[in-house]
Order: sequence, then structure tokens, then C-alpha cells
Amino acid sequence: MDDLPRTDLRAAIMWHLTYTLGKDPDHAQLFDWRMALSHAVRDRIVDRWMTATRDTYRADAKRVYYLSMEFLIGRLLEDNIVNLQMTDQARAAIESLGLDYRQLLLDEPDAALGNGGLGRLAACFMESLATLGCPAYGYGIRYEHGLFRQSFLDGRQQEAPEDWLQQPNAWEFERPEARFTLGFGGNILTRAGTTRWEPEHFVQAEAFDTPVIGWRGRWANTLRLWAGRAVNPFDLERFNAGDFAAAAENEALARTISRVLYPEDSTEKGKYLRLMQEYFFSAASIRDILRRFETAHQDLRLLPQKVAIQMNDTHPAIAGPELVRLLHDERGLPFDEALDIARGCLNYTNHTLLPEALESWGEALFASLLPRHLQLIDRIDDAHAKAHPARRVSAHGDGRVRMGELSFIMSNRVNGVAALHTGLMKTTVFRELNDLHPGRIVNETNGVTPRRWVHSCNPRLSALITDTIGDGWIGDLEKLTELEPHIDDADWLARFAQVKTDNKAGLCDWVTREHELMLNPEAIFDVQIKRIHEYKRQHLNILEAIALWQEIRDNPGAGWTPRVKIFGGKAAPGYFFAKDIIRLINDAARVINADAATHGLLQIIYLPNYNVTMAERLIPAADLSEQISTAGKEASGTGNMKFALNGALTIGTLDGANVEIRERVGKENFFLFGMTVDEAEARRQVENHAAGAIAADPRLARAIEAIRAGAFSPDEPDRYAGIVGNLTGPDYFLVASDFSDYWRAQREVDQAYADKRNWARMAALNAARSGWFSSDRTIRGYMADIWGARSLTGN
Ligand code: CR6
Repeated sequence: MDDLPRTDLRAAIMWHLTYTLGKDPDHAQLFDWRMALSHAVRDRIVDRWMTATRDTYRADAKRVYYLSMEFLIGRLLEDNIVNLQMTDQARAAIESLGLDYRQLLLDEPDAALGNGGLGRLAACFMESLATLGCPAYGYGIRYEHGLFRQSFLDGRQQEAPEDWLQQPNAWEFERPEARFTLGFGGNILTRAGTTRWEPEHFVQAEAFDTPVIGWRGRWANTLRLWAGRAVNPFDLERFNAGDFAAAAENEALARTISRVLYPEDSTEKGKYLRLMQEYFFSAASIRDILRRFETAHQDLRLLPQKVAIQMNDTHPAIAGPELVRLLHDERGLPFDEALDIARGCLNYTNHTLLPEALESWGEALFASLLPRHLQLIDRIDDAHAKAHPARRVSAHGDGRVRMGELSFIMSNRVNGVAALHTGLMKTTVFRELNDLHPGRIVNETNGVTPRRWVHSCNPRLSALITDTIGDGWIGDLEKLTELEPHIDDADWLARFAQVKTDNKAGLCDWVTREHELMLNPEAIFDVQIKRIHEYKRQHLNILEAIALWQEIRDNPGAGWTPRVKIFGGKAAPGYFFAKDIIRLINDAARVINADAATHGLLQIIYLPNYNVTMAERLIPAADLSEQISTAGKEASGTGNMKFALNGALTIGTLDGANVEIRERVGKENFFLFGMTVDEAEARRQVENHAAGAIAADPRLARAIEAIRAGAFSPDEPDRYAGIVGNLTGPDYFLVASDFSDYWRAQREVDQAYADKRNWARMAALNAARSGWFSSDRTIRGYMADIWGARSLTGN
């Protein structure tokens, strides 16, 4: 066997094809070539990865542990090639083998280990942590099936399992030796003054490591994902007795834990599994963290100096009581000391104020799985009450265990994800805890990694920026402000506009190929891509489209600016209202797209199975970014940042990070509409607010009436009775009350777009002024304000 070539990439690909994949080049498929390239790239990461680990041990540096139920990493091959700055080399090597480089990249399945913003944020953070040279581990679950695959049948969402792990995953290293056995249920024994938990059931967590390399390949961290394994995977006795299925039952049950992301939680069984998953990955991670600490230190009191743990939302909140349990029950530290140490390490990010999304568990369910933890939570509550007698705020009470309160009480710092959201945390969900702990809540506005979300996904824009100001912006996004003086140069602005035109043409080709629909490339590309939720108000968007359609039909010669409305996003399988919204959009699209009277002026397309890869395709081609949530409901948003960076203008409310985007890009470069948080609150108190708004706006009334009368569902006229009933009745998310102002802002968009040059100017100003929304800036904030961590690469 020839030695593995270290420098010549083409030779390395051939080597891996032969010796790793065992394939003769004559018979190799696209998959084999992709795997061979991935292995060749991975080799170039591994040395740096090991050096980074060694450097961290040598410096005895503080490590950051990011615990997250979700890491929506998407594809990794291109990311890794880009960060190693090997794009030209990789393309040349692949082309010299007679293969298509893009096609090869697209062959990689999307790792859909997340639902939406929270999971994608975790992925951006991992990349920024590596870019900044901050020693860090991401800890999560290696879901066999990530988020479901979405398709439409008669406009309705269908869900199929996502099978990204059907093929071998080139990036991960299985660590059979890194296993922890975790218990559930059972009893608590108190003997000679010490208490111990004797669980009844056991599951093993096995580690799979994926290296995450930063920009320019100077540092790499680890994403460690846990998989469920049985303690006794195979029962030979039962097998020999002929009961083959039962023989493997243990293994099947254990694997269920890491089988799917967010199992249906509307049943008790589902809830039980969900809490098991949370404990499973949190407990395995905490043990791993302690094990690593104890290889270098004896004194557990040093833990907060060496370890910073970030709980991404409340899903890992059980990490708090588990750490206390390990320190107190298993290591024998006094309870108060164990609690202090744990609190010195832990921090919590809140991502939502929506009451239905704030986790809480029934105490019976909780006690059946984690009896000892429930006792410890009571002691934590008591200690808290003793230290803060002014007012009792507890995690356990009224028969429930509230994970938000638990996370807050157990944390050194608690952060919001945008300025507005952080302020609201202090005055709403955590008002009392904030009074007791002034200063604990801090703000770290979200960000996105510019490597993936500009440089890779928008190569034309990236080339123009680099050509104008050099490539320093990729590692220091605030350099984008250096573009500003060029915006007044007509030639430069024309080049900027051409990038968008070319990206739109590329998207049109793809839509024609994949979805057999010809889009009008002259139209405004108006894009709303995100999870489907009433608070995000996709129904406000489709109502406006229906009203526009009606108005164009009435008045076809009025000089309309053509529009293509693009939707993408999945609804939770059990969220029926959201599924109705999807169906309504598809139904309306079918009718409107078929109307010769409005053809070319208004088109609607709902692209199925929205995921990271699709976002990378759509965002660079967007003119208009829809960020239209009811004020006070979207904690931050991160899509909004990606659009602005790629030169789309926002139509949006004063919600989440929209507020900060508007401040930075300038209010004249942002289409604002809708009520503020206070106005929305006041509006809800007005009796029949929706009916009042509908009566005051004939366009809105007509659009709703068309839906009600079955204009888009002639075979089933009352199909949307639920949506209509909500919009005309309670309308908690104030769609009706915000409609008129949304319509007004949309017509301003039409007018502005008609002036191509000025539109390009506004778009360029959005790009030039959005550099602050880099996740590098966000991570620097966490390092300084929350973790007390430092860079080992001097970044
Ligand atoms: N749905 C927020 O709603 C925010 C992300 C990341 C969300 C969204 O506004 O940008 O987190 N919240 O902070 C949760 O997932 C609970 C989200 O993605």
C-alpha cells in the first residue's frame, strides 16, 4: 500500500478512494468520490484539531461547553474546504478527475439536527468559536433522523423521516471508548447520612466527534454528539429460545433515545421520551466535562475557573441538578458548596417568551424518571429562598417543575438574544428573578457566520466585496463599512446590482428545473423562509398576496411592480393551525399562478423541504426579506441578518433583532410597519379588535371573504373556517390589526423597487452596515461578559 500523500490533494483523493472506500476509479460513483474528497479534507483538519486540543491542555485554559439539543449544521464539505482556503485546489482536483465540483458538493446530505433558528445559531457559534480560537466543545444528540422531510400532497404537508445517516458520515469519529452509563427511575437510598440514587433502567451514551475548523484553519474544536446504546444489547438466552425480536429489544429501546429530533410531545409517552433525551445528553456531557477536568485537577473548587457551560435554552437545564448530584452525592462535597460550584459554571440563554414554549414538566412524570433530581431541585429552591427571603420564586411548585426558573436560579449569567428581547425578559417572564438578581441578565444579540452566510453562499457578492476592499472582511465583518464610499460610484453600484440579477437568474433556473415553474426574473423576489408559526404571521403575508391579486385584477393597467412571493418552512407535525396556513398558501398559489389576468405580475411559490441548503440558495437571490412577526414575539431572528448581509431590504416590525438591524442600516433603508410591543398589548385589550380592523379596511375584508367563500378551495369551501374564525375572532397575533399598515409598506416597496438605482443603493447600504451581525461579534460578547474565556490564537 502506497503512503498516503500529504500535500497533493488529487493523489490524496485517489488514495482514499482506493484504501478507505475500497473502490476502483472505473466503478466509483459520485458518492464514492464525495467521500474520498471528504476524507482527504478531513485529514487536513485532524492535525490542527489535535494541536488545538494539546494547546488547550498545555495552557490549562478555560473551556467553553455549549450544551444544545440542536445543531443545525447542514452540509460540511464546502464549509470545511472554505475554512481551509482550499476551494481552488479542491475544484481543480475534482475537475481534473472529470467530475463536476458543485454536483459533488450537493451530493452531501443536509445534517438537519435542528428545527430552526436556535439550532442554526448553535452551528454558527461552533464555527465562530473555532474561528476565534476559543477552546470549546459543542454537546448534543446524534439524531439518526433529523428534522422530518417535508413534501406536499394536494398542498398539505406530508412528513417523512429524514435519513441523513443512511450513508456513512465522513466527518465523524466514533468513540466506542467514550461511553457513559446513565440511569433512569428507581429509588433513593439514604445510608449513614449520605443519599444515593439507585436507578432502575440504564442506557449508554456513546460519543461521536466531529471536528469544527475555524476560518483560515487556525483552530479546531469538537462537536461531540451522543448516541443511545443498550448496556446489554443482545439477549442470547431469548434468542436461543426462538424469540428473535425480543432478543434485540434492549438495543432498540436504547437507540430510540437518539432516534428522532423533537418527538411528538402531545402524548405522555412522547413527553417521557423528550425528558429522557434531555437528561441523556445533559448527563453524559456533564460527566465528560468532569472527567476531563479531573484528568488535570484534584480540587473541584477550581471548576468554575476552568469550565464555562452554556445551556442553549432550557433543554439542558437538568445539567444543573445533575452537576450538583455528582459533586454532592457522588464526590461528597457539602451541598452548599456543590451548589456554588455548579452555579459558578452554568449560564443560560433564553430564546423565547412564548408561554407555550417555556418548558415545564408534571412532577409525577419528572419523579418517575429522575427522583433524586426532584429532591435536589427542592433543596436548590430552599437554598435560594433562604438567600433571597424577600420573595419566594421556585422551580418546583404547584405540581410542576419549571425549567426556565430552574435554569435562571442555577446560572451565573442569563442572556437574551436581542436587545428588545432582553428588556422584555426583565419585565415579563423573569421579572421577579431579575429583581432578586439585578445584573444577572445580560444581552448578547445573535449573529451569523459570514463564512457560510455570505462568502460561501454568495460567491458573486463575496468576489465583488473582496475585489473592492480585500478579503479581511471574511474574518472581520465590520470591515464591510469600507464599502460605503463605493456605493456612490455608479459603476460599482451597477456591479453590485448585477450580482443580485445573476443570483436571481440562477434561482430561476433551479426553480424551473426542480419545480417546473418559470419565475419572472424582473419581479421583486419577496421571500419568507422560517418555521411556520402564527406569531411569524405567514398568514399576514398570504392575505396581502390575495388582496394584491384582487386589486391587480380590478385594475390591471395601474403600473404594478411584478412580484414573486417565495415561501419556505416546516410546521410542527402536531400544529394543525400552521399546517392549515401551509395549505392555504399552496391553494392560493395554485389559483393565482393560473390566472392569466395577473400572470407575470404576481406569482407565489412554496418550496418544499426548506433546510439550510435551501436557505443558502434563496437568500442571495432575495430582494425583500419578510420579518413580520407580531411585536414582542420573535426573540431575535437570524434569517433577518442573513438577508440584510446579502443585500435584501427588510419589510418588518419592531421586533427582535429587526430593531437593531434598522438602527444600523438606517430607517430610510428599511420598510417598517405595524404596532410596537406596547401598542400590540393595548390593542389586545380593545374589544373585537379584529372585527374593527376588518370593517375599517375593505381590502382585508375582501381577501378574508374570498378565503371564507372557498375561492381557493372550491371543492371544500369551508376548508379554512379555522383560519377565518381566528382572524375574525380572537386574532391574538393581530394579523387583522396590522394588515393595513403592512399593505401600505408593501406599496412603498413597489414604488421603491421601480427606481432600480436607488433600490440597489439601499440594498448595498444594508450589506455594508450589517457587519455587526457576525456571530464572531456575538461570541466575543459571550467570552467577555459570560464565560471569562480567552482566545488561544490571539483573536
Ligand atoms: N425559534 C427564536 O424564536 C431566535 C432563535 C435563536 C428561537 C428566534 O427568534 O432567533 O431562537 N427560539 O435565538 C427558540 O427556538 C425557542 C427560534 O429559533
